[in-house]
Amino acid sequence: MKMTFRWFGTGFDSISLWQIRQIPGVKGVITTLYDSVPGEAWDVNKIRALKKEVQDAGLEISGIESVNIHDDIKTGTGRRDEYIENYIKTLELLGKEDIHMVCYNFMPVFDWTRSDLAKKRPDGSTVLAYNQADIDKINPEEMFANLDKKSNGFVLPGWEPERMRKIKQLFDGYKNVDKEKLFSNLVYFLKAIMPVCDKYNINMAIHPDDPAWPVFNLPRIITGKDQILRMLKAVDNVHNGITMCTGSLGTNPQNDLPDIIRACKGRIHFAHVRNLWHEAPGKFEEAAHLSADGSFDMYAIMKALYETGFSGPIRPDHGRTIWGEVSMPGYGLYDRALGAAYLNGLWEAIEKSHRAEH
Ligand code: DNO
Repeated sequence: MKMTFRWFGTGFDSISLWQIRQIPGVKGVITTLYDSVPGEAWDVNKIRALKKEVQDAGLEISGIESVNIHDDIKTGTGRRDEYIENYIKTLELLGKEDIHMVCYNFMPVFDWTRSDLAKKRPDGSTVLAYNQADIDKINPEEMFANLDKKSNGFVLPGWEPERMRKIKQLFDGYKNVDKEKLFSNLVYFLKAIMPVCDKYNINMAIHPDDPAWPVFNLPRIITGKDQILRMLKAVDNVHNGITMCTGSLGTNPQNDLPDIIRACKGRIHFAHVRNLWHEAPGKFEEAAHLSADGSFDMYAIMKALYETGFSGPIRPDHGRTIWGEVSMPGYGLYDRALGAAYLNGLWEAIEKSHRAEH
C-alpha cells in the first residue's frame, strides 16, 4: 500500500501541501480539480499545473478523487454519450500525465449523506453523524441547508451549491430509474470507458454508497458484497475496481469488511480506511481511527488488505474535529494525520509479523 492524504487543492482546502508532506509515511495526495463540473472534459493545463504544484511540494498525485459522473450518465438520457466522451477525454489526459487511479461514485443526486456534521463526542471532539430518524423528518433541501450551515464556509464534496439549486430537477431525472436501470447505466458507462483505461492503465475505483442503503427513495447499488461482486463481474476487467471505503460499507453492520476485502482481491484499487461507532440500526457516528474508539476491527481490516496483496493508494478518511481546528468537516489535518500514523503502525506490525512467520 501507499499511504496518501486527500487534498482538495489550494483555495479549497484549509491544509497545505507542506503540512501533508510532514505526516510520516505520506508520499502522495489524492486530489482533483475541485472546481470542475460533472460532464465537462478537464483542461490539460489545469491538470499539469496541479501536478507541478504537488511535485514541487515533494509529493505525487497518487490518484484522483473524484472525476464526477454527470447525472445524465446515471439516468441514461440521450445526452449520456456526449458526457461519456468527455469523461474519456479526461481519462486520456490523466493517463498521459501518468495518473492511474480514478475514484468516482454512482450515487443518484447526492454523494454521501449525514444528518449532522458536528456531533459532540464524550471527549469534546465533533464528528459527522447519521440518524435515519432525523433524515426521515426532512426533505433534501432542508438537509442541504442544515449541512451548508455547518460546513465552516467550505464547499462540501458532492454538495456543491450550484448542484443543490437544481435539486428538484435532479430528483425528477431519477423518477423512472430503479436499481436495475441504474445498474445497467453503470455497466454501459464502464464498458464505454474500459478501452481508454486499458490503453493508459487507469484503475477505476467506484466508491460505495454512503450510507449503504437508499436515501430519500433514490436507488443505491453499491451497498455490499453481492452487489459489488455483481458489478465487478458485469465488466470483468481488472481496471474496473472499487474503492474499499470501510466507513461507507460499514454503515451497514451486516457488511463483513474483511470478508468483502478478501472477496474483491485484485480489484481493490484504492482504500479509505476509517472507523464508525454504531449506536443503533440506522444510527451511527464517526469515530477516531483507533479500533477501540468505534465498532470496527481496524487490525482485521488492515490485515485483510495486507493478505490480499493490496498495493494501491490508501488514505485515512474522515477525521474528528479536534484541538480547535477549523476545516471542512471530516477533513481537518490533525485527526486524519493521527489516523495515517495509526494505519501505518498497524501495517508495519502486520508486515513484520508476517515476515517473521514465513
Ligand atoms: C466523502 C467522500 C466521497 C467520495 C466520493 C467519490 O467524504 O468519501 O465524497 O469522495 O463518493 O466519488
